[in-house]
Amino acid sequence: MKKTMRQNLTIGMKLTAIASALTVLSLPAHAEQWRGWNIHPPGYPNSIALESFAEAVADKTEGRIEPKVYHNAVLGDQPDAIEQTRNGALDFANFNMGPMGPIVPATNVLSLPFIFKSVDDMHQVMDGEIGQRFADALAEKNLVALSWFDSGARSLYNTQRPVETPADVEGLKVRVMNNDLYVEMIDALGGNATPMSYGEVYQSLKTGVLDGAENNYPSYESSNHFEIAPYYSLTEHLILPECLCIAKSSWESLSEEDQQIVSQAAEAAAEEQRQLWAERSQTSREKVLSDGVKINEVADKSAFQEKMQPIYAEFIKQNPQLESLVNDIQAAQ
Ligand code: GTR
Repeated sequence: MKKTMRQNLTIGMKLTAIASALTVLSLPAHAEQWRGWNIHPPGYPNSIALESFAEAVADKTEGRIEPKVYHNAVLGDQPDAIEQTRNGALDFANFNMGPMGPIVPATNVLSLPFIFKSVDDMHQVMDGEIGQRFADALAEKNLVALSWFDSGARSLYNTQRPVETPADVEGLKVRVMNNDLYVEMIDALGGNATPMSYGEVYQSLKTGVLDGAENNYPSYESSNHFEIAPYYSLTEHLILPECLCIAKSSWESLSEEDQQIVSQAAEAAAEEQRQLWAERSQTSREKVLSDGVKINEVADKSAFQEKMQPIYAEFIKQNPQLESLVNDIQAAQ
C-alpha cells in the first residue's frame, strides 16, 4: 500500500516536472522587452495605434518580443527620446519630423513652411519613393522608419487676437518645437519664437511667458491649450509627417521573420492611425468650438508664404545638397 502511494507520488512528481519543463519550453527563450516612447495621452489616435502595434508584435511573435508603450512623454521630451532611440536605450517611438531636423538634416525639408499643399499631397509623397529617401536618411542616424503617421496641418493659436495677416503675429511670443527653422519662421512674421518642449507649453501660456503656439486640432485640444489660447487661425503653415521608428540596434537583433512581423504591424498601425486621425480632427474641432474657441480662416495665405521665401533661399544656400529634394517634393504635387 505504502509502496503504491510512494510510487504514485514519484509518478506525480515526474509528471509535474515534465509539465513545468513543457511550460518553460513553450515560452520564448528570452522574451525581448521593448520600450516605446509616446508623447501623447492614452486615447489619442497615435497612442491607440502604438498600442495596436505593440499587441500585434507580441501576438505574432508569440511573445518573443514584448513591446510596452509609455505615454505622455514620461520617458523624456521628444529631442531626448530621439537620442535615446538612436542609441538603443529606447526600442521604438512615434516621432514628429519637426524636432528630427537638428539630427537628420534631410528631414528639415519637411519643415520648410508650406512645402506641402495639402495633407493628401504629403501622404502621397511620403508613401512613395521620396518617403523612402527620408527613411534612408533616418536609417543613417540609426532610426528605422517603418511607417508614416498623419499629423494634419499645424496652425497658429494665441491668447490675444485672430491672426489674419502676418502683421497680426507681430510681437507675439510663440512657442515652437526644437528646430531653428521654426525660429526663423516666427521671426519672419515679426513674432518672438521660443523653442520649448511640448509639456511646458500649457503652464507657459497660463503664466503669460507665451502668448501662443502652433499645432494641429487634436494636439491643441488634447493638451488643453485651447482653454487658455482661444484664437485658432488656420494658417496651416506646416504639414509634418510622423514616423513609427525602431531603434536600429533593436531592428538588427531580429530574425528576418520577426522583422517582417514588426514591419507589417507598423504598416497596420499607420493605417489605423490615419483613420482615427481623420475622426479625431473633426471631434477635436467640434470640442474646441463648443468651448468658445474662435477659429478663423486665413483668406490670403500667400502673404504668409511670401514671408517664407528668404527662409527657402537661405536653406538652399546652406544645404545645396538638399535642393533637389525640395524641388522633387514641389514637382510631385
Ligand atoms: C504634436 C506632435 C508631437 C509633438 C507636438 C509638439 O502635434 O504629434 O509629436 O511634436 O506636436 O508640438 O511638440
